[in-house]
Amino acid sequence: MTRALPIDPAEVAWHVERLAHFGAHGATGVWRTVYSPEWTAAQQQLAEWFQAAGLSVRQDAVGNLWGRLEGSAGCGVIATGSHVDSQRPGGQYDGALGIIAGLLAVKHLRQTYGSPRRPLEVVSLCEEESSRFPTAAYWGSRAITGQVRPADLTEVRDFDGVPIADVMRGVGLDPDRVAEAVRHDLDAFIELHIEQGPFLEDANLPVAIVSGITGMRHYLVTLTGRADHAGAVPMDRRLDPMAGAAEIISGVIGNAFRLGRPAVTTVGQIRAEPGGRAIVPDRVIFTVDARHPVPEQRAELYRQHESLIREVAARRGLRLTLEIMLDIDPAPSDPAIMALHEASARGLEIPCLVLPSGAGHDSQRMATICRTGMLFVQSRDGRSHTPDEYTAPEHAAAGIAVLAATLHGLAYDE
Ligand code: HGY
Ligand code: MN
Ligand code: MN
Repeated sequence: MTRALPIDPAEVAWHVERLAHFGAHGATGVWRTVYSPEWTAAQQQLAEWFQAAGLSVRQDAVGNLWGRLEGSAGCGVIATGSHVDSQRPGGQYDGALGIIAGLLAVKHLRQTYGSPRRPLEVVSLCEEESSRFPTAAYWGSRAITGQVRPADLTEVRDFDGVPIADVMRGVGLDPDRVAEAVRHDLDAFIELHIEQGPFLEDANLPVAIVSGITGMRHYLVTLTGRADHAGAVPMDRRLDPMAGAAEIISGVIGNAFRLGRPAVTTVGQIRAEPGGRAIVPDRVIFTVDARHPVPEQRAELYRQHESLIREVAARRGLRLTLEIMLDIDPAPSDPAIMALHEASARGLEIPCLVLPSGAGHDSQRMATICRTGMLFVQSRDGRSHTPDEYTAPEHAAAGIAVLAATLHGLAYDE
């Protein structure tokens, strides 16, 4: 990069470091689940920053925070932002950097060009990770796009079984008003996000233009056998759900390997009940996260997983429940927005890759109601969903400069 950037890396780093205080976990981690006290404090801090940047601020019915810069023409809103919640624990950049990027980009545009033709809005989306409510499934953008059913308010429950409606009331939100969060006036949503993988670092580049976001499915598998003594019962007399889980877990991961990149499958959570060292478990519960961006291949991956799970349970005489907790379609980026990203990067002399996203994002929900496009910035060691997550301030600033140029093209140009 040769040209001076319009975004100051030190200002980016300051905002990241400050926001990470809310839910700080160890030296560099963040533990900030939706509607927690640290979530509320982080949204309050962002509201102050939005206000200081000259934006009018409001919180919607599910707790998304919006900062708005009025436009002279008043038509189709150009929005940018990302999610404020984190994994348990997560890092300082996943989601947070996208909100800070939107704030600094819009602040720069307002200071440099004044009011836009189309309204510009920065949004801090309330929940993306499902890290408190396993079936929340991008609760903030789900509400904005009208994908929250009234039944969800009691069916979506946290890991202790508490309905999301009760938790929302606890932070002063009225779950009966969720429908008011729906937006019909958005023309485009642009999300800057950390790459969370290794390809930008492999290419030694700061920024990528995202071609599309993968489709994914989260399964919850429950295998029930029979609790027995770990020593007195011979192996051939057991109904051991852990043996079934071991065969299934190895099998589904093998399915993804055999299908080849970009198919992925992850077992991130597993629990044995009652969980005694000397007890053959009665039940084993585990999750399967399966993803692929291409519809036919994705269907094939899901088919292979589901037939394997059923075959192993039946053969081992184990009772099976197989629930789908999250099922989200892929979202190709809008070609015109991708072209605008490319022109913006070229104008700033910032070399870019074009990459698909293996991670899920709010943008794939927003794509159901407006044009969307994403930008990635480099993740050190390709790491994310860990306190070790890190993005160099100059890489972040380069991405935000491209974001600002794209937002300028969308909101200021004729
Ligand atoms: O799992 C995902 O891809 C997202 O980070 N929640
Ligand atoms: Mn994440
Ligand atoms: Mn994220």
